[in-house]
Amino acid sequence: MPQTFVSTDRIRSLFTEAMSQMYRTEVPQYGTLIELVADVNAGCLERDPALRERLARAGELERIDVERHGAIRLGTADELFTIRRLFAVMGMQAVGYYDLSVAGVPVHSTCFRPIDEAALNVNPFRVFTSLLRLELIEDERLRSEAEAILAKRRIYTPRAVALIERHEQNGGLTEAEAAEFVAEALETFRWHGEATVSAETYKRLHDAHRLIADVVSFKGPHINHLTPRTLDIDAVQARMPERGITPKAVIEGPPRRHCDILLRQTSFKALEEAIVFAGDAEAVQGTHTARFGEIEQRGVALTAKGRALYDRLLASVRGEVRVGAGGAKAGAYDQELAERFKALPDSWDELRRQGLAFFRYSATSEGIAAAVNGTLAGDPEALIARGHLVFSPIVYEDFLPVSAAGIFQSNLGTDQQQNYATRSNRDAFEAALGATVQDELALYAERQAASLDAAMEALGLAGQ
Ligand code: OOG
Ligand code: NI
Repeated sequence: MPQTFVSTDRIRSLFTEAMSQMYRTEVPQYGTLIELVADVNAGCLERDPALRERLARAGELERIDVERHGAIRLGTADELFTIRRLFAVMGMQAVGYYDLSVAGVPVHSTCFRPIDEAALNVNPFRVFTSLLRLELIEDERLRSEAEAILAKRRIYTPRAVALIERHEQNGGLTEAEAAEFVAEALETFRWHGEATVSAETYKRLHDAHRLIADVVSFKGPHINHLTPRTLDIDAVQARMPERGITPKAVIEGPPRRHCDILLRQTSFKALEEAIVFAGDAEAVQGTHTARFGEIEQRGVALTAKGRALYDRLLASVRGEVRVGAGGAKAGAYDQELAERFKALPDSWDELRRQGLAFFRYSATSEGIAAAVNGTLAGDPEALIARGHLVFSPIVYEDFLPVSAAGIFQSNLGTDQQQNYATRSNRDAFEAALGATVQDELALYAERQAASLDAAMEALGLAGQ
């Protein structure tokens, strides 16, 4: 009898839900953040019926509270190789290469996410996945010690690996296998309060870099945050203290605008959690700070030209106003950001005309009716002007390296500012991954082009 496989989209959704439940139990403050986000989202929808209508039509209303991303930090090339295969079971592929060493964080990263539009519409859950760069540890003894510790651990359950292999061989998993896979995969992301190293080793790793201690000292790559979507990130940021949550000083990314671009995100500071060190004598207690909660608000994906402008404007603000450790100058930063970003057009049509952002085109029913009655003008601009062709923003699905560094940093303490010589090492990352990472700009460009082709086809103008 032929087996019926469940879709990778369904497995991803089951996994997102299981991860959310686990993290709420592990980090109660994250549950509080979720409640605040739900309150703010409900308020936004009440005040803005047009927004509610738009989200309802897009089928987004019922999954507004579903998490949008999470993050893990891996220790070895083998771990990265297997995580690629694990995420493939859920329809997630590696997109983009992020070198965080330029910001003093000894990792490089990618984003595992669904690629095609239908899958993104079902559940866009992504995982920002970093690989520790041990070669950036200067102390040779410490480096080989860390290597030896990591070489010993097994972060995947044997059953998870067996199910990954089954998926690769059979081309899918049955419903029962999928449920089992989700439970087994979850084990990799679980928090373990028992360190695998002694207090003394932990301290040396921590002194080299707090992140090194986080990756090397534990049984597995615990999920370090989850991130729901908010409809008003400024409101959530402002209201966190009401619920006893301390937000990071500033929202990362672009300023608040009429037309949202890229990604805005903010987080609450990582919690200090009790851990127990390994050792022969009686248990030694300690604390570890790694896990936090984050929120995000996404806007349109920018083209290479739009992105270059974004990067330039952001760099000019950061060069001008340096936010201090305790959040000093956060107000000035926000003001300067809003001011400088006036140079980036704040209308969908301008963003489109100037080739700054990606859009999805579709034929209107008027356009299709007009096509039946006679030949239309073949020029997209003319079609848009007559209401025969419409466009809507393509959402940015990826991450921003400067923002990611800011999120890392706020959870590592600003005393940790180190500068590594900027040696980006994409080749080594891809060799470890066992695949090349996809180019996010090419993916957006393809989706834009495909939508325009389909719209022109619907208008009887294919090939023009
Ligand atoms: C990942 C930080 C990056 C984001 O949203 O930019 C990130 C980490 O701390 O491991 O999640
Ligand atoms: Ni994040």
